[in-house]
Amino acid sequence: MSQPGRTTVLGTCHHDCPDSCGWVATVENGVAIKLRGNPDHPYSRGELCPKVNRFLNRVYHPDRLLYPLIRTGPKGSGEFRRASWDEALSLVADRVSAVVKVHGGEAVLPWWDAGTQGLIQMSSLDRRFFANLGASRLTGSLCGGTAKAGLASTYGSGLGADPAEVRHAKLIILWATNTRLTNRHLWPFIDEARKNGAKVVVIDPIKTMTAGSADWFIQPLPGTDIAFMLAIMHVLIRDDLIDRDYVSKHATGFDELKAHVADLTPEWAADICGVEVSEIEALAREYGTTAPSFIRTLIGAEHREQGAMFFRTLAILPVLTGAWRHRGGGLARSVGSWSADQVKEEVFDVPSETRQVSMNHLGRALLEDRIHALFVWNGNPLISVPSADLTRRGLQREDLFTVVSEQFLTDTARYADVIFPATTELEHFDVIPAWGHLYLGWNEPAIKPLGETVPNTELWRRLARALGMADPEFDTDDETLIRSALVDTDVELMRSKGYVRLNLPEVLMPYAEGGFATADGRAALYSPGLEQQGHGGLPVFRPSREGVTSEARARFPLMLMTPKNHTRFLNSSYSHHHGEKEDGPYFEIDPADASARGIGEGDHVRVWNDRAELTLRAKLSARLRPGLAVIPWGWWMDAAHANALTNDTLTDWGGGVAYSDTLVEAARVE
Ligand SMILES: Nc1nc2c(c(=O)[nH]1)N[C@H]1C(S)=C(S)[C@@H](COP(=O)(O)OP(=O)(O)OC[C@H]3O[C@@H](n4cnc5c(=O)[nH]c(N)nc54)[C@H](O)[C@@H]3O)O[C@H]1N2
Ligand SMILES: Nc1nc2c(c(=O)[nH]1)N[C@H]1C(S)=C(S)[C@@H](COP(=O)(O)OP(=O)(O)OC[C@H]3O[C@@H](n4cnc5c(=O)[nH]c(N)nc54)[C@H](O)[C@@H]3O)O[C@H]1N2
Ligand code: SF4
Ligand SMILES: [Mo]
Repeated sequence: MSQPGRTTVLGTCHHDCPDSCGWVATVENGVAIKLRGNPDHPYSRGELCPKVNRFLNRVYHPDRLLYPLIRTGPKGSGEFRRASWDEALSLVADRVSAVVKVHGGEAVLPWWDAGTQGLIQMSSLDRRFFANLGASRLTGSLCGGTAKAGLASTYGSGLGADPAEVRHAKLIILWATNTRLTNRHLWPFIDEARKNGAKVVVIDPIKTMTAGSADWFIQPLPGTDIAFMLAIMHVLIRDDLIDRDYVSKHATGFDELKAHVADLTPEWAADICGVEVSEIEALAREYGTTAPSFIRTLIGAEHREQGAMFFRTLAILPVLTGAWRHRGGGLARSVGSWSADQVKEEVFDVPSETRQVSMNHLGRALLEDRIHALFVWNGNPLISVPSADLTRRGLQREDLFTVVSEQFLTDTARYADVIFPATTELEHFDVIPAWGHLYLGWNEPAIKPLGETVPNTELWRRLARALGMADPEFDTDDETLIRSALVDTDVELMRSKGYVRLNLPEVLMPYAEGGFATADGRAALYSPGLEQQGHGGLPVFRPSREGVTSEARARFPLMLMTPKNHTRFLNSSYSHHHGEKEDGPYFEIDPADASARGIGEGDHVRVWNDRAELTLRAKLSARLRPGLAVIPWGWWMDAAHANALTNDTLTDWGGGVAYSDTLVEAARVE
């Protein structure tokens, strides 16, 4: 029952998470007092998560940045003084104008990620702002770009199945994804399939919480899945478990693939993957004989040198078995490509031919000295980018002018010269195009911006004015920006319900009758394009180059993974609020590796490679296997920081980075 002075406001979670849950904020006298899942939302069904259930603590946290700040102490010290907007804007305008004058526009670099993945607050007016300056352009991706590029090499685009269709499957393979943690609202759909007799297989080097809930857990060595997949193809073809009709109508290169995998037997793969021959045979048989079969994957496997090849190879499996023909069959990763006809964020693009800088090599770019002004928003690169010491050294450059827009004083913000305070999702307009389901989410601001915080869009408007940019686009308000990018969308309906389904048929079976987005409409089992680019026209397994020499292997015998591990963190957000409850950071090691090093539970251990050295508490774990270690990711710098150790080699294609191809050694601290 509504009470006087109390209103409810519909919104959508902005976090970089596939679930994009709908929410309802209860506001009393201008203060948000309650945040709950929107019970009408067809996908998230009234539930948020342990992170966002506490979102109001974040919004009203005493550490929120509420005013512009100007640095007073050394970079990284966190010493700032409060400034007025006018003072902070003029300082930025003066310094940036000077940089452009002396070094040219390309000496300015924007760096942003998906801290909010909202349509306009992630990236919109910034594109115009930086194009006006002639700034360098950011390329690559920490998340998603490589997976999409890999799938596109086989299908012509990243388009895959609607994840919710998993509920119709009989065999579900969760391949390199930790659904119950990272995509928790999909789990009820998987449970529904299970009640109807589906079997759930998890393939992961770590026995995750999701693996613990599976019917069948397969634990290959990290980074070896491509060999596993090739051996599955070998069995499917050898035992004639393929859908020959589908393949002949809708794929090219089958004969080449058949010849290619003829020798890639389960025996060959078993050695590489560290799994039993019988397990590969069994999975191949199960996959080749069960319909509908549904593969769910997300991001975990793209963080490898062969990140794109993983997805390109995986995409071949449902083509061979014709799984795409069946409702509840196929493969799902991101549904981003499904919204492309309706969400035209390209309207914000402004043509620019300036030089490109990989977001994964921020530190390297800064250390090259060619960047003199850096803007960071929606991201915490000191924590999220690999080889963190390079980022730190880059940010420390005295002659670098750094501007950060943030809600909190993150490690990255500590290196800023000027910090602008940002609103949260409760305080600004946006629309959230989800990557895990087919609903667009509306986000109505529930409360007024706290202190002097502004939405990112407003920051670009103010900066543009301070720099004398006359472009009338900067006068466009947020609602108009949103509407300009949405085509054929019932905005009023979305606003009244909090969500609207994309204009798509109820049942999506994208490739039931072929129709791949390749030039000839067929899935590319053999890809001339990849052949030309030197990746091989057929999928190949290559061991990671990290530790390729036996000498390096001997020095660093442990493979280190740094996955998301926390129910209460979202990437590097919340770790400064909920860190203690998450029992870390720690170094998780297999008991056999621990005993070989004299390491006991709780001991302090040194973990190192040529990039860095950390001291952490040891946690002996049955989740791993010998040779594999884990440091959970997401903690800030004052705790031991996993990305100090990680590998910043770029992925084969797609512009991602190989965090997980990292080797280390560990020893007990005496
Ligand atoms: N070792 C290792 N490294 C990883 C990963 C891993 O698994 N292991 N995962 C990678 C992946 S997949 C990702 S997506 C990245 C994520 O990398 P992070 O940068 O950690 O991402 P988030 O924590 O989502 O958000 C970053 C910041 O955005 C800010 N923010 C949120 N909303 C707004 C807003 O409206 N305006 C402004 N100005 N700021 C806002 C938040 O306060 C937060 O500090 O990390 C990558 N790095
Ligand atoms: N609670 C929580 N939820 C989140 C996030 C969070 O930080 N916390 N982050 C969000 C973001 S930005 C993203 S991108 C998604 C990511 O969602 P996921 O992709 O599901 O998560 P990851 O932890 O990156 O990786 C999933 C699994 O891949 C496995 N993996 C890594 N390498 C390999 C390999 O070579 N082979 C196989 N078979 N498995 C491998 C890891 O062990 C891990 O268990 O999660 C989102 N959801
Ligand atoms: S972080 Fe993910 S699971 Fe949690 S409320 Fe946001 S969208 Fe939902
Ligand atoms: Mo991500």
